[in-house]
Amino acid sequence: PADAPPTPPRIFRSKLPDIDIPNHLPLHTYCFQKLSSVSDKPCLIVGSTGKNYTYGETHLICRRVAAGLQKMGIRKGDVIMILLQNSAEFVFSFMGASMIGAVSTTANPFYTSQEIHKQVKSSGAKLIITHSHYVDKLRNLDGETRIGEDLTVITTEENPPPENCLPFSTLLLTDDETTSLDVVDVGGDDAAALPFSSGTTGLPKGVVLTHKSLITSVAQQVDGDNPNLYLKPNDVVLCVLPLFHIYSLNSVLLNSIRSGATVLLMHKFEIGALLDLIQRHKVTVAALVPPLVIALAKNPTVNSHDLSSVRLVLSGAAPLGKDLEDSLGRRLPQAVLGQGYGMTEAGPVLSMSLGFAKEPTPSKSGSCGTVVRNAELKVVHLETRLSLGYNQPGEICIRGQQIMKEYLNDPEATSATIDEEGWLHTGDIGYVDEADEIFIVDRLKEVIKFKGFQARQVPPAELEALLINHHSIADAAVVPQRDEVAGEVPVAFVVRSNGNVITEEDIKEYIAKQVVFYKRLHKVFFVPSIPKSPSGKILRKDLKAKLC
Ligand code: 4UW
Repeated sequence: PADAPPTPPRIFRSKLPDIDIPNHLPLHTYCFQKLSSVSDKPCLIVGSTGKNYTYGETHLICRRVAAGLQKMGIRKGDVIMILLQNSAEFVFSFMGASMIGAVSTTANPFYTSQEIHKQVKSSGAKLIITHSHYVDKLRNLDGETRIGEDLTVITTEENPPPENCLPFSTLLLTDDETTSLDVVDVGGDDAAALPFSSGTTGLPKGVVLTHKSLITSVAQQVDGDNPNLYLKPNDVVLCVLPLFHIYSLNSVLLNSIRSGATVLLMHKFEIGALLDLIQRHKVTVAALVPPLVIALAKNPTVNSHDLSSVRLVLSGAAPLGKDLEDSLGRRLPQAVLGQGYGMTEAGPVLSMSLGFAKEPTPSKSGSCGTVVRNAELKVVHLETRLSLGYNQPGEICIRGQQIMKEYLNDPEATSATIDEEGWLHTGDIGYVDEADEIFIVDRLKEVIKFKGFQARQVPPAELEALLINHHSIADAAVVPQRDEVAGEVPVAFVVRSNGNVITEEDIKEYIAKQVVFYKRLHKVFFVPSIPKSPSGKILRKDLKAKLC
């Protein structure tokens, strides 16, 4: 009836009580808050060399790097790019930047010159910390930028650096110089990290994560009397997922430092080395993505290694099927397996299995756990936008102090993602069951998740822009196609421009030259036109339907 009171929106919350979160602090202060009690404990172990750094050493080197960056003219609000595989220098650079209020934008070192250039330009990065292998990609990024003049490039290895680059040691000032580090007032609303994500639509955008958002997210996971993810100082946490992606940066590195645990850094994934390292360093916590879960569940070499130290296995970033979770469970009977659900823009963690808590509640296999504490989650009907109750699938939305502040310099995309009431719309379709567990069933958004390589994002709009740039192509659309091994791979529908005979191979090659390997097109279908809505949006559903 018209006079009935409106039904209040259904909002889901954690079963754990809210806690006080000291998110007024700067991120580095919060993460190293218990430094005095763990000072002599190992903080970082470099897997390939066995070199380790205690908490005391790590904190000191971060401070030196902070002073070094300051001496090079980096000021509060300036952006530096970290273009590195997992390494101790990654950690020193990220924390050092935080200490002077600088912002780290992280990028995949396998990116092509063109992809790196776009991120440098869009983020406004003034300085890049990388490995000398990748310096050639930085030369003539745009035909104008000169290394050593417009852009400072620092390389991490001990050999002499390539021409016009500076060695990492330039950043490591002496104790005296470090003591004179200018204290910078940072915290709260200031940006700390600037990862790039395409979100629900369009090109990759800078995601502004503040000190407040990152502290909130870390605290939601590892703080409180009964932390959702219980990490202890004697834990050894596997860091094989790349730190340039928010999952590893937040849920491995920042969580571990806050908890005083040891981070075991692996610069690349290789199953034999991974198993050796787990055995040698008695890894207790493994943060994985589904393709790595497959490797651990199926690879025969696993049987010849002792993995009995592993007590927690987290999976996230892409769906993990029940069967796979169960088969890993049979291999690691002593470990708790569960999922987290994250999204760069969400700060990143929305939900996590309570099986990882200090006082655990097991979660069902296939579920992404329950919403984190100090946050609200709702599921809205795709058309009416009304919030739904248990077991009804709709778009997942999240609200809390952990979510991003905004997309950098893009108010339009920001307001399309975070509504006026502060709800972040994820573009994921899922439901919450009667036990408050979250299940993701589909994706509303266009991004393709190539699982073969750590669930990396492939933004269709980026490939479409490249395709349309080609003089023989009149129009194009890119959609995911299901793939046994990679989960999803990008395929293109292409309209040739008048009279052109460009082939599938020509197009694949043209794209392959410009993008990192996991964004390469797997197939090209020639069509007379691309189906579009009256407002000009590509009707991706129609195209996907053609692939079935
Ligand atoms: N199941 C199904 C999942 C799941 C998923 C994510 O690249 P982004 O922006 O970000 C991430 C972050 C993942 C993450 C961070 C921290 C963490 O603790 C954790 O769990 C252990 C995971 O992937 O992609 C975001 C999109 O990836 C999909 C979903 O579509 C989401 O919007 N996704 N996790 N468990 N799908």
